[in-house]
Amino acid sequence: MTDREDTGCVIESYGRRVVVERTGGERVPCKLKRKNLDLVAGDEVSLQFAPGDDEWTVTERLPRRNVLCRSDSRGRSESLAANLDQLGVVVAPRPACDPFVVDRYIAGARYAGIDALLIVNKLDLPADAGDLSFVEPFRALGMPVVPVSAHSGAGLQALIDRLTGRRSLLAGQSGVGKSSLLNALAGEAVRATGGLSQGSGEGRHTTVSSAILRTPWGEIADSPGVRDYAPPVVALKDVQLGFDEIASRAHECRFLDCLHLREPQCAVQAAVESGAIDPRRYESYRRLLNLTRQLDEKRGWSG
Ligand SMILES: Nc1nc2c(ncn2[C@@H]2O[C@H](COP(=O)(O)OP(=O)(O)OP(=O)(O)O)[C@@H](O)[C@H]2O)c(=O)[nH]1
Ligand SMILES: [Mg+2]
Ligand SMILES: [Zn+2]
Repeated sequence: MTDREDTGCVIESYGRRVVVERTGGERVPCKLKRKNLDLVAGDEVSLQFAPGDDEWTVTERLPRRNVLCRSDSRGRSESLAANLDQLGVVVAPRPACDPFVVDRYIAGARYAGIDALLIVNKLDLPADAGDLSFVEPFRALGMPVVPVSAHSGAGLQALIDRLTGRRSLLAGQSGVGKSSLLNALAGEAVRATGGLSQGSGEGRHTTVSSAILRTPWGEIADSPGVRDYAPPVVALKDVQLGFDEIASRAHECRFLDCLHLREPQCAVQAAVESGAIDPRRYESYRRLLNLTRQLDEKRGWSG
């Protein structure tokens, strides 16, 4: 490799421009050789400093270990971040969280083969600040649940223990405190945070892109808050892979291709009836199955 070539990791992507950390650790703004390189934070890339140019160009994206994606409203898949070790879904009592969005994020991580954990922020707020009862079934499933407060610092060490040696992406609804957590974890005010708009209790959108921060214990990236999240479209029979408690029982169903809706001798429906599966999680599975059907049709129409 000459001094005019290098490789690096995309730290932040603005679509047609990216910030890349070169092998030596230097961060440089880069342009893209082609429009359709589809680069997101976490991507490994090849760089070139072409004669006569005044900046680095990303020439190629190297193979991804994994990529977290979302579906747009037409069912097309969009990359969010690549080469992740885990997804931290952040929730808080305020603004009120939609547990179905949490389920879909976890399903999106499962489809990508990425571990997930649940981070419950704003522990400093009074117990009656919001309903977090939806968190319990995740604990019962064995998913790590880490209660923290970005403001008071409570639980941060336990969170750092979970993040150590890994690259984690924080995701979740707007205003739950992702950027505040990142700042508290990194020990300096590096990401803009927004106030809650008066009255509505709804978060103001502040973060506009994901950026990877390196800390002594690991890498962590923030992401823009969302109102909703839909995982990429998978085959109908694979939707269950996003729900551990359903996928793990599927082999007990009478039919191999059971979708666990109204089929006879379905182990999943039986587990919902007996209370072994949380009815809200089952409802969430059915909703995602329906959404997947709809997005699949739209995707077909749009080519
Ligand atoms: N009480 C309390 N408020 C917090 C805590 N963490 C964050 N907040 C507040 O919640 C609001 C939103 O915080 P942000 O960190 O901007 O939230 P975000 O998830 O990054 O929001 P987006 O970038 O819009 O997705 C701000 O007013 C923060 O001060 C916390 O631990 N306790
Ligand atoms: Mg933010
Ligand atoms: Zn079944």
